[in-house]
Amino acid sequence: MASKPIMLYTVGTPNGRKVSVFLEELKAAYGLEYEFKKINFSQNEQKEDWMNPNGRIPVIVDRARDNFAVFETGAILQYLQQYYDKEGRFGFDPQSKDASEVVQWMFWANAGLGPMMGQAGHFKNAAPEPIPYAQKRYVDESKRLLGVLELRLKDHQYLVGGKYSIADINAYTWVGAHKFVGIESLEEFPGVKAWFERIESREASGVTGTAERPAYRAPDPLLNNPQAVHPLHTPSQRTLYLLYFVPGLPKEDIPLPPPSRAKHARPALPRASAQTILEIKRLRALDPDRYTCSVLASKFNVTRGFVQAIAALKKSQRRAKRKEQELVAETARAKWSEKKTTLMLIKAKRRELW
Ligand SMILES: N[C@@H](CCC(=O)N[C@@H](CS)C(=O)NCC(=O)O)C(=O)O
Repeated sequence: MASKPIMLYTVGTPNGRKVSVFLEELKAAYGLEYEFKKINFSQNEQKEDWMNPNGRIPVIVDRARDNFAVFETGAILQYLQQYYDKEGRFGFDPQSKDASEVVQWMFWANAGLGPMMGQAGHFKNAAPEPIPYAQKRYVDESKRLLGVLELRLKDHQYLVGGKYSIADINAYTWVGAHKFVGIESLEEFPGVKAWFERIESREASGVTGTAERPAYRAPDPLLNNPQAVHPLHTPSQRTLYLLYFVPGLPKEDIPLPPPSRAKHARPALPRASAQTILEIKRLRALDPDRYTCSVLASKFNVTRGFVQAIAALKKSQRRAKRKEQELVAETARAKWSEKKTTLMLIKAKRRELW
């Protein structure tokens, strides 16, 4: 087939990312190819009638099956699992109880977790005026739902049947948005946290949904040795490491090799356009209290570390400038003291001669 079988219309939101993560898993497992188009929310492209009758992303079109279109994330994940997960790695025998449990957890997430966290995020970040009652209601409900997940995950590795399945993918991207809704950490939910980290460490989970994945890089020899400290591993070099992934930046300007990463660190780092970086910088400078690193990370669909790296870069530039000024002052002081010594020597010589 000339073109790639699956066409995905999406944005890198928690709902959009679910499908990208699963497509990446299918690509890794079976070589399934897909293409994506980022939908422009500001132009309301998601409302155009060829898209989704519900006017939302994501949508897939299966070119290999008569351009069949599927909307609703739960339905998309189930469709892809049914037709493209040939060995059933991410699902179960349709007659089994596990298969029903997958459906239960997916309905639960799509009727509860996603909508509640979505509303919590809206009232925290996008409402035209702050409405404390609404903010509290949706954050409380999101926490209650994370508590439901905790009950399941405190003694289960994955939601169903001890295996990573579409039920996990479906909930994972929303759990990943906890900071966006004002839930600062998952410490309160240790089972959820461990499950989240387990999924986060999978290669496919690094996909942002709307950026090409970085080209393959040979594995770092220090990767499997979490104790090893790379000799070049300093904070400023970590910043440089992130800059490797900024498209359009000439790599020869980034002189250092990438430092080692922790054992389960996400191999794929986000890519952002130069314009996004400028916008992040502008908003940070405008109102750092409102545009915290987490808010900006969700807004631009990059990791928090990436935003921090941009902020750190500014700091390191300031530090470099201060160092340069200190060096100039130091040189001037040295020159002056050299001159003073010479003058004193001349005076002493004159006294000697007279
Ligand atoms: N229940 C839908 C929700 C989809 C949804 O809400 N998508 C959001 C992005 S996360 C969207 O398209 N928002 C744009 C809009 O509301 O116009 C699903 O699971 O696919």
